[in-house]
Amino acid sequence: MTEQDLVAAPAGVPVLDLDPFSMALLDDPYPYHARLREAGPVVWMPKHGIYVTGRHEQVREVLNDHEAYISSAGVGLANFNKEPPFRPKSLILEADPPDHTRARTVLSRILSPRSVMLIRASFVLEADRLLDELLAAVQAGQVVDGIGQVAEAYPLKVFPDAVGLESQGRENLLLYGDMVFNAVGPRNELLARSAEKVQPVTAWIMAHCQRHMLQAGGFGDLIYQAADAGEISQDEAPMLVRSFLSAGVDTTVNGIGNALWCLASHPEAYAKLHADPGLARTAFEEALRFESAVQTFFRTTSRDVLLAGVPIPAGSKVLASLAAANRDERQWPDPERFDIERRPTGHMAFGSGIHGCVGQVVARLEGELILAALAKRFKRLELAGQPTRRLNNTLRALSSLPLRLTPA
Ligand code: 4MI
Repeated sequence: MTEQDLVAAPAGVPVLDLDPFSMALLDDPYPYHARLREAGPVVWMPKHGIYVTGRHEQVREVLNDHEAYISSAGVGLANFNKEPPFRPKSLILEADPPDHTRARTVLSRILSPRSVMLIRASFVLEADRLLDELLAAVQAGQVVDGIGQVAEAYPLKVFPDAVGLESQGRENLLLYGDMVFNAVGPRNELLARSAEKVQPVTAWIMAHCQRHMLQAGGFGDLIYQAADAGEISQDEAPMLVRSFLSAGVDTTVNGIGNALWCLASHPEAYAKLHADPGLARTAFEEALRFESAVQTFFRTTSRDVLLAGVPIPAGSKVLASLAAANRDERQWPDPERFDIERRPTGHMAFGSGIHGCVGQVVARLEGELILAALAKRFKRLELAGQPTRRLNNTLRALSSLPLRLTPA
């Protein structure tokens, strides 16, 4: 008997017999997303025994009803009420109110627009420094790898600096992110492969969540200050630092990497951006819509619910496809068109509702600054070879992106 035989198909729900976590669908998810939206507002996938929604309206509804669709049973395929989590639960991601609210209050203050204003100057400086270096490399005749030299280099410098992390060993952040986001999916080959490295990487991460490892005044230290003030307990502080280290790098790395890929494959869009680097912010936003770095999240129903009239029993896993919602023709005119002048307000790449990305101000700052710095220095950005994909159960990611850049 296979896993799927254990879960009977519910009556009255369209069935889609696909595995969204198969290598083929992860490699090219968009035809599957179209089938998902077409099949109905909610479908049943027997392979994993899950309900799946890929239409914008229903994805939004799931994410905005945090009482019916809870996070404390995990935001991946695994139901933490039935099996132990692969790591101690995140105090913010895998929590419901009122627990969630305390953690969220602390993190939203640390990552507020006001406090991000204070780091802006250093983020600008670093974007300019990195792109000056890149320009020199290009002038010396080099082909550039957009992933290693830009998309990874920039977030790995600015975000851990802001957290107050030492410089050494930061590559662990990418390995850890790979693992955390693979763990949202099933126990497939991808999870097995990233789990092989779990011990040393987790040890490094947890060690760097300790107060004495974090520079005074950084985001990490501010969490400990919140513990000193009694907002959270001393035991909770390292766990909230862990959230920075889990969510703060791999997400922006791939947001920026995907944006570079979008621009390299849409020369007319890059030409517009070069002509007006002020478009950097909306260009980044459109890239988030078009190639969402975080493709999916799950919720678990806390009670019997109706979603678009479809009955879903209590205790069900519901997959919300952020990426499919972001190309839903019911929501977006001409959704398959990458258009940096579109204002894609309401895209789901940062989620929505009480769990909507708490770091989105920082993420947008990084995306805007790096694209603007690029647009100012280069008049053309073209593919210099085939990009390679880094398959991950949750992230839309590239491992390399060869670019030919033409100085302005
Ligand atoms: C949306 S990505 C993400 C958010 C939070 C955490 C991990 C990943 C966490 O560990 O809190």
